[in-house]
Amino acid sequence: MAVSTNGDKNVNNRYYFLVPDGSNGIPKKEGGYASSWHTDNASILFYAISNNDERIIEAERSDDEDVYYVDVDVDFTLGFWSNGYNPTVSTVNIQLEYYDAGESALYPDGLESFNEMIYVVDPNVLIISSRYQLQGEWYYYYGNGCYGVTKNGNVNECLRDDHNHYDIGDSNVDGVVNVMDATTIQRHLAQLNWISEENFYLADVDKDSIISIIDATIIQRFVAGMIKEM
Ligand SMILES: [Ca+2]
Ligand SMILES: [Ca+2]
Repeated sequence: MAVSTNGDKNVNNRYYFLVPDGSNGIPKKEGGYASSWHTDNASILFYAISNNDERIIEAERSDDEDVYYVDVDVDFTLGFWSNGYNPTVSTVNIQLEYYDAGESALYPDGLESFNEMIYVVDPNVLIISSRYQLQGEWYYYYGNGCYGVTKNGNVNECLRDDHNHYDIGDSNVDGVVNVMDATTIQRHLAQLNWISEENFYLADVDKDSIISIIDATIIQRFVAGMIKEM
């Protein structure tokens, strides 16, 4: 158990959290990922648990719009993040004290504390029980949405884009939405190429669960400036 050095009983650790968005929300049946696990009218909550106490803490937005944080009393040994919304999406229970050696593949020597670290959800792991539960891993947080596995790392070690963020409409997955994306859909429909299941959600612009010529037309209209958003 961590011991306060200044006699103050309430010593907090700060835990950061990366909210999945873009292509790293809940995996969808038809492939790809939902846009996000939380909505604008929901809070990001942290449930802190100790042997004799439980507390719900509303997270603050950090220096990056996708990154939230909470300050949690070091006595709390377990916690999980939740969207505070129905349907409830949360992380699995997260160990808050330390990693023993060998407990995490990323930190074979273990970690003494997760203070100032960030918990990042892995969108590829989903456990469905009474709630949607997402698993993640702790990383060192460098600020501005950047994180990595090197202590005192910097922007060069930034894993911010580890979970790819592609805009809806970027059906050829090259990082820009332009007329080539409409062409990619047309070629898909003509069976000249194939948009993978994984990237289906990028091409299904109107979200009717099929890739059709309407999706290509919407992209063309967007690229031509006839519509402001897709
Ligand atoms: Ca593109
Ligand atoms: Ca569609």
